[in-house]
Parts: sequence; structure tokens; C-alpha cells
Amino acid sequence: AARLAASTFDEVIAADQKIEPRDAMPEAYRKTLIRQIAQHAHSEIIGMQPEGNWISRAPSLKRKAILLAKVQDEAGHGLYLYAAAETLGVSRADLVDALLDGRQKYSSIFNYPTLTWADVGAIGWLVDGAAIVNQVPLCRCSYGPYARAMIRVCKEESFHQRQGYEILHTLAHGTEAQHAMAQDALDRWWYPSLAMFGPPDADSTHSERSMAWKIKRFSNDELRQRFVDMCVGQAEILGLRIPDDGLRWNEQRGAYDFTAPDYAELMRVIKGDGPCNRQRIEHRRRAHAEGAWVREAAEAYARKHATATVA
Ligand code: FAQ
Repeated sequence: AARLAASTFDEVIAADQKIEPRDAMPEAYRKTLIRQIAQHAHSEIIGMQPEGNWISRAPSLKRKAILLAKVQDEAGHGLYLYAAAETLGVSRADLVDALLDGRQKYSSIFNYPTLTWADVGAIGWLVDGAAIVNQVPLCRCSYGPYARAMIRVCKEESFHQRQGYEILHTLAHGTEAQHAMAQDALDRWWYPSLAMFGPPDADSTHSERSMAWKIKRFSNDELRQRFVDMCVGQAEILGLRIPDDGLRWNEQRGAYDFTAPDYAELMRVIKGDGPCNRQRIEHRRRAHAEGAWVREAAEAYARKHATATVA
């Protein structure tokens, strides 16, 4: 009923209503959404690797069970997002191929290694924290299926963020060695987490158009600032130091000044030359090949089922 007033694409966008799969939309809007949603889905799937690496080494049965559940959630988010992308007329199989042969990207952050158990805490606190800051506004994205998918994803990300924060809190308030391990994880994950928000606004090729289309609601730099402002107090409670000598409250702006991440490094990582890019893609290719029999069996079952119901 809310759709009665607005009918053309521009009217729907101007009225802050949702575009749905069967609605007319500019080809470039569709392409941009496929790109962003597919990248997002790929990030969730590749993002299972750095943490999956720690499931068997988590320090207790309870920690193992929690981490296992978190990594399973990420698989779920990936599938959810592939389904949202499919409403735009692409197939999941093609998107997966585009990831595996490097035509589509995934988030830079998952090309960094998880060296200690504290890294699992840092990923939850910082990486899931950054993901929430970026994704809460996407719940109001103009494309209905993506916006609706984000609501559930954000709820689960909040759990993930809390579990990471709790791991770091435990370590930071443990022995001296545990505290040092937590600080070391923060030192290594801070700048890559800031880089997750993308290039600075001046270099962001898609922002202006995506914001006009109400896919993105805030710019990369706006969200990065929001993330820094959120983390400062949380780091204080942890008793850890954010590794930035330039970090200070700016009374005039009502926000923290901070040192920007190394954007040249971000570009290198995006182009495939980060510490773990090759390992991540190789692992995914292998897992995909090893899963071929499952896809074949599912297709055979679906075929059999389809003929059975017709008969
Ligand atoms: N990594 O013009 P812009 C998660 C590319 S959270 C790689 O500013 P845009 C949860 C960009 O694609 C992580 N590439 O682009 C989790 C473009 O390249 P293209 C996933 C990046 O799209 C936690 C070029 O640079 N979240 O997985 C990055 O307007 C723990 C120019 O950039 C999402 O994907 C980067 N960091 O803004 C899972 C959120 N930044 O395509 C497991 C949805 C930029 O022209 C464990 N995505 N690029 O070749 C977005 O909000 C946007 O796509 C941005 C980039 C903000 C990432």
C-alpha cells in the first residue's frame, strides 16, 4: 500500500521506498548492487577461514562451541547474501566462479593472518564492530532484499562483536602475558580494520552514485570516523592502547582526530598482494572442488524429485 504514491524508479528512491526485484531499475543500479552484494557474500565465506583456523585450538570446549557457532553464522550470512544477489538475475554458481577466478573481490581484512588466540577476540571486537557500523545503515538500503537480509545479519553480528570483546576483556585482565597478547592483537588489527571502510571519500569511485541511489547512506570516511569514536571508550575499558599517537578528542568537530590507515597498503591488498590472498583463494578453490559431489547429488535429487511430483 505504501507503494501507491511512487511508481517510477526515481520516485521510489525520492520517496525513500524500496525497489523490489520485479521493479524497473537502471542497469547501472542493478550492476552496482550485484557487485556490492556479491563482494559482501564472498567476504562472509572467505571470512570463515581466519577464524576457522582456531576452532580446534580455542582454549576450552565452551570457547570452541561459541566459535564454531560464529563461523556457521558467517556461512549463513554468505548464503543469505547470495540469495539476495540472485533476485537481481545472476546465479550463485556464476558469482562463485567470479570470486574464484578473481573477477570479484572480497573484503581486504580477511587477507591478514590470525597468529594468536587473541586475534579471534580482535576480529570479533574490531572486524565485526566495523561490519556493524557499515551494515546498520544498509538495513535502510533502497533495494528491498538486501535491506531485509541486513536486519538479521546485523543482529547476529552484534553477538559476534560481544563474543570477541569478551575474549579480549578476559585476556586483557588476565596474566601479564595474556594482556600483552591482547595488546599485540590490537596493534596488528587496528589499521586493517580502519581500512575495511574503503578508500577515502575523494578516491571512492562508487560512493557518490551509490549514495544518490540510497544504496549507501553514509560515506566511507563518515563511517570510519563513527567507528573510531566508538572504539576509544571500549579500548579504555579493556585497558588496551589503540596504536595511534595522533588519536585525540577534537572539541570543535566533536569527534576524535586519528591517523588514517595506509591506503596504498589497502590498494595492494585489494589487488591481490596481501599477506594471505593466495592462501585464502587457494583454500576456497580446493573446498569448492571437493564439494562438487554434494552439488551434483543435490541436483540429481532435485531432478528426481521434480519428475516424481509430475508423475
Ligand atoms: N576490501 O568506491 P568504493 C564481513 C573496493 S564485513 C576490498 O568506496 P564501494 C563480516 C571497492 O569494491 C566485510 N575491496 O566502493 C564478517 C571498489 O572496487 P570495484 C564485508 C574494497 O563499494 C566479519 C573500490 O575498492 N562487508 O564480512 C574495500 O562504494 C568477521 C573503490 O571503493 C561488506 O562488503 C575493502 N575493504 O564501498 C565476516 C559491506 N573497500 O568493485 C566474517 C558492504 C573498497 O570498483 C568474519 N559493502 N573496496 O572493483 C560496502 O559497504 C561497500 O562495498 C564498501 C566499499 C564500503 C566496502
